[in-house]
Amino acid sequence: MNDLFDGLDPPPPAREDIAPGAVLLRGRALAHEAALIEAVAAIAAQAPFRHMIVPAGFTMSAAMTNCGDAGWVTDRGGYRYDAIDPESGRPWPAMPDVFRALAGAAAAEAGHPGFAPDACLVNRYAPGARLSLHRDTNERDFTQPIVSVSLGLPATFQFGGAKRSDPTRRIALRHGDIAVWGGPARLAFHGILALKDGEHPRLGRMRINLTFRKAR
Ligand code: MD6
Ligand code: FE
Repeated sequence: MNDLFDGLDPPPPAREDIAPGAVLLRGRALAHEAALIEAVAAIAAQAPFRHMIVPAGFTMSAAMTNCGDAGWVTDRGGYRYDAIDPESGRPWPAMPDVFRALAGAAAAEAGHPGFAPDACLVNRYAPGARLSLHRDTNERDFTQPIVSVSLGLPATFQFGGAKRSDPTRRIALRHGDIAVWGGPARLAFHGILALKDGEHPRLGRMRINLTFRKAR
């Protein structure tokens, strides 16, 4: 027991390894929270959050929108990236500079210099919303990592292996955390457990996740 923290919670480490190739930068986005939240509101004003439909016909419980040159979409026809928002027929909002800069810096800190995302999927979770176990496979170049920024209510991230049936571990993703996901972790199965109810001082009863990808 460390005397300095006797009776107190020790500060969480700034950097945690989730698995080979997957790094968690705790609190890395906190210095930018106001700019990030403002930018999400501006994106949603142009391209509102919507509940997309997966090819099997189910409606996703997390609401989604995008910014950048490519947006991730799903409908009865499948999963893909599209430069056009199907709801508006217009291009997705441009990726804000604060997004691109933060994602690039976080990737470099995690060992992936030169990350230049062209797509940012914005997920919004209300209490009860979840994302079932999946892999991110719609991108062209799996040598490029994914950078994931968590804001608002905490969530439990499930992280597995290359096979859906591999055992999973659970990691808490909190407001301001950034996960960087590449190399041997790039095609691992992962998901988000049903969001627990709560009230976040900045975002209320909500979790926002930004996932940055090099889609094309
Ligand atoms: C989320 N994230 O955190 C969903 N995918 O709301 C993801 O599906 C994800 O966080 C690939 C890499 C990191 C992620
Ligand atoms: Fe994912």
